[in-house]
Amino acid sequence: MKYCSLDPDVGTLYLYFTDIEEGQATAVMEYPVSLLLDAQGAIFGCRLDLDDEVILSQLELVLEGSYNWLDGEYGHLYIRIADEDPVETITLSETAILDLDDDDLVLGIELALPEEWRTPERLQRLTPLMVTFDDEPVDGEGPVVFTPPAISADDLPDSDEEPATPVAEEPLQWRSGFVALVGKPNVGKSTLLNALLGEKVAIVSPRPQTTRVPVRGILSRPGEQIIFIDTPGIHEPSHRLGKLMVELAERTLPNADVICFMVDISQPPTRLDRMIAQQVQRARGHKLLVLNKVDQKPKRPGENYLPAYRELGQWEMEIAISARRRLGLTALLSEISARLPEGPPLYPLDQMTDQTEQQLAAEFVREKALFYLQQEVPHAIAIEVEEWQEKETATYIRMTINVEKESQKGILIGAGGGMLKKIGSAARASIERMLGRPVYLDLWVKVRPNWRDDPSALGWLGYRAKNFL
Ligand SMILES: Nc1nc2c(ncn2[C@@H]2O[C@H](COP(=O)(O)OP(=O)(O)OP(=O)(O)O)[C@@H](O)[C@H]2O)c(=O)[nH]1
Ligand SMILES: [Mg+2]
Repeated sequence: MKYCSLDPDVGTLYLYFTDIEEGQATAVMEYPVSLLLDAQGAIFGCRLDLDDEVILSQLELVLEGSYNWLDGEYGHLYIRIADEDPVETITLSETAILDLDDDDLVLGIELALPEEWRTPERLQRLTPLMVTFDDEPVDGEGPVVFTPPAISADDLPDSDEEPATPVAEEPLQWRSGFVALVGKPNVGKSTLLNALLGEKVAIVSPRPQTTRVPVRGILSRPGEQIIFIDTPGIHEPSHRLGKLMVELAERTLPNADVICFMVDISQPPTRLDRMIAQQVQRARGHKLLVLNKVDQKPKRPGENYLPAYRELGQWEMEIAISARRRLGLTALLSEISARLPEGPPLYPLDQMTDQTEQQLAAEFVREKALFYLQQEVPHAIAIEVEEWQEKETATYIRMTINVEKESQKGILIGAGGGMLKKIGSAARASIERMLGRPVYLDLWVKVRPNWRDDPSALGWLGYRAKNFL
């Protein structure tokens, strides 16, 4: 390692293998990382868990370091400042970002270091290599610099008041805006939203038409707030619920500052992709083509569908990502940030979604039903939360699962109640993770014939357009 630096504002530790010029790093890769600790608990290096997408020649600069080495058998890349074995290794929850130049050579690494690992004691062995950068903004052109307390939630306006300027010596130039994630069903929109936020706010399933109503996911970072809108996949609807889903998705387009048109790059474009691309083209926002599932092999070996997607419209930028494997997300975020308009944050900085705990809990039940049940049954499900009580030892939640037919009720309950139990216990685990306390989940099943085509049932189950204006 040539030198390192720490940016405490964003909690990032940079390790460099060469001198990096502004703009030299043009691409990134992301991999799991563990810290290497000595007997005193001080950091003296890290280990990256690579896969076979990295080739040896890309590591040329890294391996120039005297104590760095690659364990080819396991794909472990050790970056160290001394020839010693770790007494302990600690895996970080966030992946490390490898900065690459135009020739895909790894120049440096960025580690998101939690606060407890940024103390002088933990960093003492890296101190001799630490450099600082003079990043004073020049004539107000640089990024706005502020410390986290200057943007506490208390600084934000109440929703119906005039936006207040957060308390700081200099007025902050906030950027905020709406980013619509649109595309046909199953391309990975909800997976992307969760990956960008680092929290599960939208349910995901291998079945199309999982998302039924737009879900907002809010990412607040110093000086900016990005409000992502995960939308239902646009498709040809066969019932009133489907029609509403498509209408709600389409209605996000006119107001979006940035539109991410998401496609599955492992499959050729279909008529639906073409139709959605045309709708996107008519909207005013910045248009990005987001090619998801780059980790998946093309449907027919050797084929490349990029040119066909590119031709579907005029795109300001195309970005290849894997939402599932969290590849390319940093690049996507920086393209989005660069296109946000100026404006104050619209949500409290600690708020991550517009959904209530009850709504998300009901969605978790639907997600597990989508996972365990086949064919039409999971799509015929609508969930109501009937009771929610904080008791001494657990949160008691009673929900009704509505289905359309007696036969679906039988399948949902399963032999001896086995299927309902399976869905319930998987959903309970997700709800407990969200609430951080034990949950008692009581599920009941009711037949409500044809609810997906019944306007009054739809309204009463919460599927009405005016709820999402
Ligand atoms: N291989 C691969 N699979 C992915 C990726 N992103 C999402 N998936 C999978 O694709 C399936 C659909 O993902 P979702 O996020 O539910 O897709 P969606 O676009 O929100 O679908 P709808 O809500 O139905 O419109 C799930 O099985 C995901 O795990 C990816 O980058 N690579
Ligand atoms: Mg979805």
